[in-house]
Amino acid sequence: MDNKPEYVQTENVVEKPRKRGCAGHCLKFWWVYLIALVVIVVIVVPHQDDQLSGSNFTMSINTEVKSDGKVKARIEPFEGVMYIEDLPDHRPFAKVQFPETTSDKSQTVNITQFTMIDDMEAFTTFNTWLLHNETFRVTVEGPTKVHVKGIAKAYGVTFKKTIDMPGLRLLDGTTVTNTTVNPTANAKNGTNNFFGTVRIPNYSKVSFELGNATFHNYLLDKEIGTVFLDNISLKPGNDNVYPMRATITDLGYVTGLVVQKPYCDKLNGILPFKLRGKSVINNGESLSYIADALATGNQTVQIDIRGTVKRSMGLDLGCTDDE
Ligand SMILES: *[C@@H]1O[C@H](CO)[C@@H](O)[C@H](O)[C@H]1NC(C)=O
Ligand SMILES: *[C@@H]1O[C@H](CO)[C@@H](O)[C@H](O)[C@H]1NC(C)=O
Ligand SMILES: *[C@@H]1O[C@H](CO)[C@@H](O)[C@H](O)[C@H]1NC(C)=O
Ligand SMILES: *[C@@H]1O[C@H](CO)[C@@H](O)[C@H](O)[C@H]1NC(C)=O
Ligand SMILES: *[C@@H]1O[C@H](CO)[C@@H](O)[C@H](O)[C@H]1NC(C)=O
Ligand SMILES: *[C@@H]1O[C@H](CO)[C@@H](O)[C@H](O)[C@H]1NC(C)=O
Ligand SMILES: *[C@@H]1O[C@H](CO)[C@@H](O)[C@H](O)[C@H]1NC(C)=O
Ligand SMILES: *[C@@H]1O[C@H](CO)[C@@H](O)[C@H](O)[C@H]1NC(C)=O
Ligand SMILES: CC(=O)N[C@H]1CO[C@H](CO)[C@@H](O)[C@@H]1O
Repeated sequence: MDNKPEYVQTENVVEKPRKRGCAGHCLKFWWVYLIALVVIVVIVVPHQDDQLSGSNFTMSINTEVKSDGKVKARIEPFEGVMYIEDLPDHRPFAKVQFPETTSDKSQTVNITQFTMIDDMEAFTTFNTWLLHNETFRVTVEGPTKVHVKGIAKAYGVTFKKTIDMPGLRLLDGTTVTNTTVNPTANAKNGTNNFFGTVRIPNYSKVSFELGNATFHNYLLDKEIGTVFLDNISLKPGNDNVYPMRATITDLGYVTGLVVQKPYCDKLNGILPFKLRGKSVINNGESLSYIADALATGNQTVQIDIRGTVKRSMGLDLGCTDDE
């Protein structure tokens, strides 16, 4: 819950600017102009919390509502939808219940709510964008009413704000170090034979409690096994470091490649592995919307195989003599 990042945006609820010298027109509609002074600042932090599960999740949004404080007004509670701004259909992926707010100069409204996933396809798309992009735009929009003190009539307004949301860039920059191999373990029947330490960068402002994730593991274009990361939970502002275990069913291909050029000479025994999401299981529930998003792209990680073999077996691998 700590280290929650914040977005600060300023917006007029009603986009009519205050005008000077409005004469008779103002007398009749003076309250409209007063409301136009209300300014709202919103800080939106979607926070997919501990309860992340198949069909619902807990979301926290930190909102700061600001105005110039000159007009006493009350803004009715309302339901806002969230959608990706740059997709033309503006299909909502989540609904947020905003509580009542007032036009006090500044007030913090922290919302933590249970959220049903009404549209799994839209939610998967949101997660895909969140996982893929460096940054993308999300809009929060909903109709509400403003009550100005001393006026019986409520004034209908649409609250709408677009924010820039940083994404996870497909976990670009993930590193795997401290690797060891156990060549005698039988990976084909599910015994782990490869271990290491994974460090995932913390680009996003969204926290994910994922659970147990598995990844397809490729070396060049060949699938060679499965990588397991247990109990993962990505948090902004934290170093996301996890133990990694893997069943590399084609260890022979790995050790065969590392003694060939350019890997054995120019690349110092370091091989380019690729990871692509396979499954994400949280307390027995399959999180398809995360797994599907993680499956849409490969992340390349460089692993020091010569060092791994040296550490684990004491063998020095060089280049094969032939060619
Ligand atoms: C929330 O999701 C979990 C896991 O899918 C499910 O067991 C639970 O019934 C859901 N809650 C509601 C209120 O739908
Ligand atoms: C809202 O959340 C922020 C960030 O977690 C925290 O600093 C602040 O004290 C909270 N405010 C209220 C009124 O709960
Ligand atoms: C290296 O990996 C071993 C297990 O293979 C683990 O016990 C150890 O904590 C790791 N060291 C670091 C610095 O991550
Ligand atoms: C894997 O296979 C080996 C023999 O090939 C056997 O001894 C071992 O019990 C098996 N492990 C599992 C988890 O099935
Ligand atoms: C990931 O890499 C593998 C191996 O090169 C390739 O077969 C697969 O098409 C790639 N997948 C994506 C989504 O890029
Ligand atoms: C994952 O979390 C569960 C429950 O909190 C715990 O029993 C298990 O040991 C953890 N596994 C790892 C690899 O941290
Ligand atoms: C990620 O976490 C590290 C260490 O806690 C911190 O120094 C860095 O600023 C964070 N990066 C981002 C983008 O939050
Ligand atoms: C991950 O798997 C382990 C072992 O099967 C289990 O104990 C743990 O509860 C799982 N973690 C989650 C978050 O589901
Ligand atoms: C703004 C932006 O970068 N959008 C991209 C986010 O990721 C999706 C899925 O890969 C792309 O389709 C968008 O163009």
